[in-house]
Amino acid sequence: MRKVVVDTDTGVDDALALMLLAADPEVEILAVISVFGNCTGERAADNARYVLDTCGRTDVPVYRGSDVPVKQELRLNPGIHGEDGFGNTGLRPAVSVATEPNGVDVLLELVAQHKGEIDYLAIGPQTNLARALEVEPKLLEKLRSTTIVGTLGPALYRDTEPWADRRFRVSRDPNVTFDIDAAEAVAGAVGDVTWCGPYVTRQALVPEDFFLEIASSTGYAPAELITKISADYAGFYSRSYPQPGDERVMGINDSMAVAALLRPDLVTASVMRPLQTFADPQTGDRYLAGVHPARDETRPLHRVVVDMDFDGVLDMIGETLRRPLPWR
Ligand SMILES: [Ca+2]
Repeated sequence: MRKVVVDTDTGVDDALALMLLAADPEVEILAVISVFGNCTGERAADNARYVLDTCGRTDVPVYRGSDVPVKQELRLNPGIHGEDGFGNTGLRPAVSVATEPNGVDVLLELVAQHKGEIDYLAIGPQTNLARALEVEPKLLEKLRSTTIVGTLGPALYRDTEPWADRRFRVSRDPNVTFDIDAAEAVAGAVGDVTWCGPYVTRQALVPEDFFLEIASSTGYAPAELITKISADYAGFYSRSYPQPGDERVMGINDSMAVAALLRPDLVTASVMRPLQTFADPQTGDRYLAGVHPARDETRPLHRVVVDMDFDGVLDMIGETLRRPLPWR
């Protein structure tokens, strides 16, 4: 059994990512920890609870993590995932997630208990990891692996304006820009770290019909939940990334990171890079990109995913949502 801790700002794509983990018989989800981002930290925790309950996984504990960034002002993403992170559906779990114990404390305890055994999946801003690193600077070395949705990706050699590259510009990187101090702290830490940024994950725009078909043909609750919460979200993606024939599509960013963790064979290309901060002078936003190592590089090298087998990930999602409950 693989031990996984999930750190999520539970919006629509996070919900799907949680389902992939909840359905996998070889995954033991030790904890789900919330973070602000797509919505408030409070809603993120409740949304994660709702997803797990819908999947019949009431056994998986959810904890409240960071509600605000380390230093910068709080920013959220209501235009994409709705005010509630669930496309303004207003869905709430029967019982809200308690404010205590705090998710960061839970993480530190779990790492002490299962040293070298935990795969950490951060699919929101990296604030909880940064908070835990303040207490335990060797945190990432004590995790088995850390997989993060973030970074602009691998910058070109000596590129000083990676955000100006169209591949990056179309996607931006809210998980990093919403808490750049946290992202920098994680980027500076030694460990087995994989960054899978929006420049890769947003290439996988999935037709809304893919999910609608599974929901209507099976009637299974997890697939139905995805179609319910993604109506507005698919609208956003369809306006932002117009498709031939006006086909409605949606992003599945966080599922790409789950696939990178559970199915490394689906990562078709990656490079080892130190990560560096860049500021966009137009917006003032700060980003992380993987840069070419210097000749006498001393910064830690992390894995930066460059390409994935998108069909393979989609197969994985389809197989999961077509699997009847109970998943455990
Ligand atoms: Ca997310």
